[in-house]
Amino acid sequence: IVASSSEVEQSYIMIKPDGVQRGLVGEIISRFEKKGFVLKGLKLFQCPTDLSQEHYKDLKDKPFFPKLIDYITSGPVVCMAWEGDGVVASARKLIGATNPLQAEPGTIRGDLAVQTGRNVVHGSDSPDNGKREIALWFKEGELCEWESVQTPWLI
Ligand code: RTP
Repeated sequence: IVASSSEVEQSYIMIKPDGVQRGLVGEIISRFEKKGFVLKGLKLFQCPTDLSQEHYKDLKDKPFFPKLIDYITSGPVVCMAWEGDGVVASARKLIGATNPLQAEPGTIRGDLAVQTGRNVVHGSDSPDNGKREIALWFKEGELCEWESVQTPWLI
């Protein structure tokens, strides 16, 4: 029996507007591809204010919330759904600490960013949030159900 994609762990990964403006899209996608996760959804998207507020609703009482909303809506983002065993925690490791100055070299933020308010990429913090965020950012029909030929070599 082949597991349907809803049973396999998925993470919502988003290249933030600074990553797009700085020409880091290819570099960031490569890190997840090379690791061996499978891309199930991908789009360049201008995020409306209400969607950014819903996405970051747990942070709505933080003093930096208005700046965060301005940042995320300041230009197009790249929305991605990545799938694989342990993808949520692994993606957080690949991304590195929230403050790029504390992120280890070798991580995306450790290699490519300096400021917390310009930290180039987002990754879901739990499998449940992965599902919630993918449902929030992608419409039905925007995700592809496909089997990577690499899979037998990776698991
Ligand atoms: P993300 O959700 O973007 O992957 O980031 P995270 O889990 O590493 O960090 P979180 O605490 O959820 O914060 C979300 C985003 O808000 C911005 N932020 N600014 N003190 C500040 O100015 C501040 N703190 C957080 C960052 O863009 C952070 O990624």
